Amino acid sequence: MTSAALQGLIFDVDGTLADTETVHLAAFNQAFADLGMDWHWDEALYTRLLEVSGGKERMQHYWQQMRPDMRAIDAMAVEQTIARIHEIKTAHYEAAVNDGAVRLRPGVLALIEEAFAAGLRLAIATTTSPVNIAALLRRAMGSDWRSRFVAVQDASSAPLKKPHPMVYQQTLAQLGLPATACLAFEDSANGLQSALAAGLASIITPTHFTAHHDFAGALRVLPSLDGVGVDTLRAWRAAA
Ligand code: XBP
Ligand code: MG
Repeated sequence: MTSAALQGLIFDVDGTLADTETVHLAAFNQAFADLGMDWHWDEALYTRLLEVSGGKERMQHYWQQMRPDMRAIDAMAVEQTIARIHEIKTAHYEAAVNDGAVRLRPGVLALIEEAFAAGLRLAIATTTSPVNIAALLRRAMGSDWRSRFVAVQDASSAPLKKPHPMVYQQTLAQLGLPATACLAFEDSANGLQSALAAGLASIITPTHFTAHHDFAGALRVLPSLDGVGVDTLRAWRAAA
């Protein structure tokens, strides 16, 4: 891989910008309870279910794989029920984030601000829903958060979820940069595989939900982005 000068940084959201999955899990369980469903995901089960990217896809997987008693219902009814649960779940998640339930991980905001000031093009590539990105970054960066990012690709714009490379391929196109001039930041195996498939060298900062994942192929695996600056990233990109 030829190493071009570093021009772009592409950030995953959940687990990377912020350790959000505990709040997502609570929102899923609140939605199940609101609808009187006998579903309840504990942290051990959710850690396994996180191997499926996308909240709707995760519920579909759970329903089909782990609740065969409910398999008899026709596909359209399943899809409509999942969409309804996901709407309620997203409302609970957004409310929790607006109440301050989630903070950016160490070093994230400092890196974004330094990279923006240095003229690097910043982007977001996530499988979460657009409202979740806005709630998190509006609270963490202010109402003009979107001005920091040249490109944002999410569940609404990239329907094929990670590990499919679609979200990263669309982000690179929107950035107008080759993969060799960028770095991706991820927390999970699905995210790493998606970024690698798009040709992106990747920096991994696992959370307790993903620490056991296989990160073979990552450029670096770090406890966090704390203390990671643009000069360090330029050196890592050049050496990749
Ligand atoms: C992580 C995901 C998302 C979240 C839940 O996204 O896979 O599905 O777990 O959010 P990322 P939704 O790519 O940012 O790590 O319910 O909106 O999908
Ligand atoms: Mg993630």
